[in-house]
Amino acid sequence: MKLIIAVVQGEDVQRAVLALGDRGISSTRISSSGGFLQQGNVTLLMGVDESQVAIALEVIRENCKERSRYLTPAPPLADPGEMFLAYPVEVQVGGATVFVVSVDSFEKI
Ligand code: 2BA
Repeated sequence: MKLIIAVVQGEDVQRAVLALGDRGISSTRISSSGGFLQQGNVTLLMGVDESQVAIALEVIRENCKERSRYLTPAPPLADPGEMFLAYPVEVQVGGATVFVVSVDSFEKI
């Protein structure tokens, strides 16, 4: 058995979870936020048979889109009287960041 951990954007979660369910893959959503952008995202946990890993990755790929996000840099420490104009910086956020890990044991007690 494998545990798939997928960090996805909030906009894609509903569609991805429904599509996973259609393929018989259960998932758990955890609200999370990215360390870099400090914006909300969602971490999906999916426990699957090895034979389902490729299907799960395909469904995630089909339903999670790459998007641009804008980050406004924090102002540096400036001397009094100096002005800092913060311009938003464009960052590409991938469709999903996915980890696949082996599961030693799986039990529902
Ligand atoms: P964030 O950490 O908020 O990162 C959002 C996007 O900002 C990243 O998209 C990447 O394009 C950019 N970025 C991140 N760190 C950067 C840096 N030090 N310098 C420049 N740009 C940077 P993705 O790579 O698609 O990641 C989307 C989200 O997936 C991340 O949100 C984070 O929540 C998660 N993630 C990505 N890589 C991870 C990893 N190795 N371990 C755990 N979570 C990860």
